[in-house]
Amino acid sequence: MYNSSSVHTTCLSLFSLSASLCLHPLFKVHQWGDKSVRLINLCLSVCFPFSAFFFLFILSFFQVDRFLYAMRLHDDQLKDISARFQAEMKKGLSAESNAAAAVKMLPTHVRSTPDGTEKGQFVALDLGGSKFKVLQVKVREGMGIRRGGVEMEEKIYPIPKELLSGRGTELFDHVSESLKDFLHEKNISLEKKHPLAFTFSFPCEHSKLDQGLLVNWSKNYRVRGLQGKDVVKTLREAIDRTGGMNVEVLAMVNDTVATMMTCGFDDQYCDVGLIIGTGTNACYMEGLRNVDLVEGDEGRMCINTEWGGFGDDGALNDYITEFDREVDAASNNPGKQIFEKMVSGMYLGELVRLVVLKMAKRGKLFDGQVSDALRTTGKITTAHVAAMEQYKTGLNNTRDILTELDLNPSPDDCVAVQHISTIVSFRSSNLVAAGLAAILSRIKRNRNLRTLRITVGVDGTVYKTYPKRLHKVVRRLLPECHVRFVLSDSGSSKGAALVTAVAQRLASLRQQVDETLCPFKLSQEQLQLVKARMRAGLEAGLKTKGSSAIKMLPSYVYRTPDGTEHGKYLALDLGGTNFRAMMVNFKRQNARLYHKIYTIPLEIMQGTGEELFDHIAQCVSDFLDYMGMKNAHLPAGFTFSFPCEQTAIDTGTLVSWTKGYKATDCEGHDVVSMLREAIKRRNNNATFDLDIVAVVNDTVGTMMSCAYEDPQCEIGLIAGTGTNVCYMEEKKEVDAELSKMCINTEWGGLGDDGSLDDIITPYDMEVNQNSINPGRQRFEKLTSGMYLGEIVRQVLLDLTRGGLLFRGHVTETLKTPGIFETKYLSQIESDRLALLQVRSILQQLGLKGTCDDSIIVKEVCGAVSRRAAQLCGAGMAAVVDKIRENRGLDHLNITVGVDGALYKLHPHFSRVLKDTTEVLAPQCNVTFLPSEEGSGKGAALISAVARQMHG
Ligand code: 0WK
Ligand code: 0WK
Ligand code: BGC
Ligand code: BGC
Repeated sequence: MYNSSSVHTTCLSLFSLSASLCLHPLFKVHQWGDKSVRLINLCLSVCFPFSAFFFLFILSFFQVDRFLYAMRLHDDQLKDISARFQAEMKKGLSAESNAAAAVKMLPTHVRSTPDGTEKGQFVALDLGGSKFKVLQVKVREGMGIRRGGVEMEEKIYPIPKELLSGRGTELFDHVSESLKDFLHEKNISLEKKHPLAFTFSFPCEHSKLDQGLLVNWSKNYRVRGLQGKDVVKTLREAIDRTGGMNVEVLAMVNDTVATMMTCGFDDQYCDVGLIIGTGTNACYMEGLRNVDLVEGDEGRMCINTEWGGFGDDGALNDYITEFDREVDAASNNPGKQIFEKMVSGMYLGELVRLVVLKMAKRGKLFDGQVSDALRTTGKITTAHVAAMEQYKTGLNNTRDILTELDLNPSPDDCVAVQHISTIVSFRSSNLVAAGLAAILSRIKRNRNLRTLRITVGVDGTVYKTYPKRLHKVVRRLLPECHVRFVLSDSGSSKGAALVTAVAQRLASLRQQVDETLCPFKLSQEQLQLVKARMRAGLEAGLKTKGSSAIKMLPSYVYRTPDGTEHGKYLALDLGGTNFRAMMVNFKRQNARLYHKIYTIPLEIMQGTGEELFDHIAQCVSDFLDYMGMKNAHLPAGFTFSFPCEQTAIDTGTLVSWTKGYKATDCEGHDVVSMLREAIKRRNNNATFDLDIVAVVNDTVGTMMSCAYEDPQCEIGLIAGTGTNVCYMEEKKEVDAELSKMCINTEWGGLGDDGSLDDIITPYDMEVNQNSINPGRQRFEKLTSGMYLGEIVRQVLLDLTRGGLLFRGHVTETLKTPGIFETKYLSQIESDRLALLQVRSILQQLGLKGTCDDSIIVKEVCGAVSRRAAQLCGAGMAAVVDKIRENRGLDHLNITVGVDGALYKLHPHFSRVLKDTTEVLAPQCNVTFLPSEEGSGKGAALISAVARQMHG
């Protein structure tokens, strides 16, 4: 049974035995006792023969190692390969270089991993691995902490060899007939509609889940007439041809994706899918902003890397051995899938055969004997390789396999061939580890993490043979990562069904969210209507003194500044987010300002009028101290951002509080007197005195402040806590004496007469109901910072109650009024913010959600803020068109001075406002000029003008 090399073995063992006998006297040292000498002799005589065998063993190892030196990759090389693969991934993801990229990085349109709410009954097809399977998959939804469950029934259908190189239609007819047979056999109704999930393990370019163009075949498939065609369409047509089934193909996924989803059902950290089977491939969840080929920056998408093609562009040439080149040349897709041919089950056996063949031809094995079987492609399979490496039985298996190849292997031939198998399969694991390390490093970098905890879902016959090797090498290459490997226990169809269930869930979620947000999406017609209603409201307000929804309050400001203003003025600014005291010094058309900001506590806003104005007087006193002007006697302008009826520039009767204010005993009172009284009340220790020469609305102050820079500025807009606009109205409208006067429109009141009821949503009604001034300021409650966050919260509450968000958990936080401040809208909607950051904002708010939740929250914020900006744009179009018509102009150039946190800080508000104004008032060229120093300077300017006018 032994061949010439066995002769070798015998001679050598005889040699060693005689050597041990000869050397024995050498060890007869006199000073040792007999007993110890006897022991040494015994050992020598026993060991020698074994060490001889051992020596032979080492020898054949050594021979193989030298022969396959290029296949033994050490960590530096693996890190180098990993770095190369990362570069390939980048190439594949970028729109510029994707077309030429060897690693295709195909978007799969799978945007999320399972979250346990998936449910349904599906039929599934699993084509492309070593077995074609038809399955029925029942997914039970998880309840609370109890995770859902999946029941599956499957049947394997052989694929006749000729179909692997036949026409596409023939192959898919076989697939759909197998499906029908399965439905029949399992008594699954042929009438009832069955959603079908299709695992298709070849590279496809998807534009959506149920459409995928075949890029190329791989492994042992060489079917004709399908490359570049839509595989889902081909399957649907085959099912129609077979007939008698009511099946709807809802999703097609790659086996890596389905494997990731299968493992993701039980492990939320599973964001990578890996197949090491007949073929090899990996997929992972990538940030959508890095996927150039798919629109959108929000969320994630699973990318099917198709890493089998790594090296097709020569990137691995210095690692490819002659044996790899031979395997490639003999394959049915030469030059393609280079990495796959070094790694996957389709090729490992062949690699081993070619190495054994070459060593035999060189007389290093089987005494140079070469059998026809050994020369035959495919005679050594990957299953053989695995058998040869088996622990304990490996050598026997090797002998049996080589014998079957009509060879007469000696023991050391067997050792050598077993070692060849080990080197080839080890290289496979090492290369996969290098590829995986590249993907995991990229995910870690994407998430800005120092360490990464992640799970890899795996399947495939090769992996099942050598799982641990891969784990060890990956952990050695990425010591800082905590990588868990989960073998997909039931193949990929569970995952494919979950993708379909997720697709169904996302589709219905999408639809329900669209339905919920639809009322916020205002059409051009609706915006035109709002413009017309705003215009009608402006006109009505001018006609009817104070009874109309839009008050149109005269400001007694007759002109914008002309640069002649001079002197030092104090400006007080109440009504926005804070109270601001400011010192303005006008000199030679220049203004020097000093200011200090004070908060107004809620209890003061909603306390007594006296407390409020005492607080203001206290702040003024503090400011003058801070300015070192203890005993100042200054003219002052008072910006009071609430509707006031004025009869002169220095008096203003508060019509009604708005925003968060409701201090008592103020409405119907002159705010200038109330301030003067407060200062007087401080008489015992008030060292300063103010000559309040003007009280202005913040819109008027803002207009004046900007007009100081741009004389064309004749409109003031506030888009902040509240919203409002003022503009220079023509004389005939206000008072025959004067040419123009600035009108404080108080447009926040539009709709108080029901004129906006057709666009007000139930969420707006809720916000209005919960506000401190229900029924009033309806337009403001749709557009300003005080309310947008609350509208968003109401929508999120409704979506959560509907189970569409936060897994239906309505937390106390979500029920808390005012918790969702408008500043969060600005943060969440900023383009720079990745979804993860949105998630962290929500987490800070105690709203634990998924990536999908973050996408929806961002969408709700966007819908609410966009509507607000559009409504303000419609209002502004009404104002500028009125001014244009007032002046009988075909075209108007005008500037709007703007202030307010919403306008200044929200990432999109200002642009949407401008665009909407342009569209709705095409005959006006409107420039929006953000006010630098707030309305205080404007108030000081008005004080200066008032002083000039009244000397
Ligand atoms: C089992 C999966 C199938 C995948 C196969 C890969 O259900 O989708 O294609 O693993 O392993 P292979 O059968 O090629 O060894
Ligand atoms: C800054 C102005 C002030 C105005 C405020 C509005 O100086 O008069 O009330 O802008 O913006 P908000 O602070 O409400 O965002
Ligand atoms: C295919 C991949 C597939 C892999 C594992 C490769 O040949 O190109 O799409 O995922 O085999 O089955
Ligand atoms: C007030 C206006 C003010 C606007 C912006 C509204 O609530 O009624 O007077 O201009 O807020 O601050």
